[in-house]
Amino acid sequence: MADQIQIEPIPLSSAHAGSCDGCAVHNAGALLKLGVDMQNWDYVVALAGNPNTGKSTVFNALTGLRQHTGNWPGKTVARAEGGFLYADKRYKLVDLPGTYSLLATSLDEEIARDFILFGQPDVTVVVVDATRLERNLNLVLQTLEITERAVVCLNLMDEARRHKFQIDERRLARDLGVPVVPTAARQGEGLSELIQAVHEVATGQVTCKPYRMQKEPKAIKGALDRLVAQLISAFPGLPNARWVALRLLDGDESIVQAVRSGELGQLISGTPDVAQRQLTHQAA
Ligand SMILES: Nc1nc2c(ncn2[C@@H]2O[C@H](COP(=O)(O)OP(=O)(O)OP(=O)(O)O)[C@@H](O)[C@H]2O)c(=O)[nH]1
Ligand SMILES: [Mg+2]
Repeated sequence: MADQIQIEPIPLSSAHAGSCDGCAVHNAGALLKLGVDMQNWDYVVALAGNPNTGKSTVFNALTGLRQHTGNWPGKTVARAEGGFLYADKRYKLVDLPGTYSLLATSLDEEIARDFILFGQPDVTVVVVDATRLERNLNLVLQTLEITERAVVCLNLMDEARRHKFQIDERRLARDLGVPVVPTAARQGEGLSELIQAVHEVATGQVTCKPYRMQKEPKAIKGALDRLVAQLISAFPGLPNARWVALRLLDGDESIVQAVRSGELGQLISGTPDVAQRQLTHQAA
């Protein structure tokens, strides 16, 4: 694939290689299809966020010169990929396109959403603008509907301080159910805490309990409940059945396609069963 990106894996200095094989959750096969080769890497971390929140600044600070840019396979959308070593673990970092949502209504949103959904990164860092928290939390909540492994990077804290905003990041972390790390990436502030939080989630030292919406409009409740029940019986263990059901009800083509092709089944360990084929048949 011409637009696939390659970066030199980071050599490990000690004999720790492979000691945490069971901890990584990423889907190496799906990642390869998305152009990310995980051979010789321990974890993959996705960087998501609204446009202009400092994703690339965080990316550059964490990866330094160890990075490459190219395109997403088959797309003209630019991607940066880099790596860093922390606590003897090799982390691959992928800078996703800046988006306001993950509803896949644009190519950028589709790329970001598919990476998180199918690639199942070990950690997704959502970089948010601390001076525009309300608007930025939309993407955080959508991300938490798809993945359980996230860290919120509360960036531009210098700007927030300048505007005299007071943000209770502990309360935010408690309410969201994921670590929240205040940073001022341009000044390098908070980045070691960010790496530490990423490491704790990647290695399972910290378990996230992401906030998920509980209520839905009455009009769709019946349909949603039925669809969720069907999805769970077709894909036992599907980590985000409610979100998938909502996307199906919304007519999201790539999710409909993922059900039809059985790709959705690959999100769960184990082989898809007969029920999945039934659902696939119904969806068709
Ligand atoms: N004051 C301040 N500026 C920052 C901080 N982090 C990034 N910036 C600046 O914000 C601007 C946008 O940063 P980028 O890293 O390009 O943001 P991005 O999210 O990658 O932007 P897109 O890729 O266009 O979506 C740049 O001018 C950065 O120097 C920060 O913590 N504080
Ligand atoms: Mg950028």
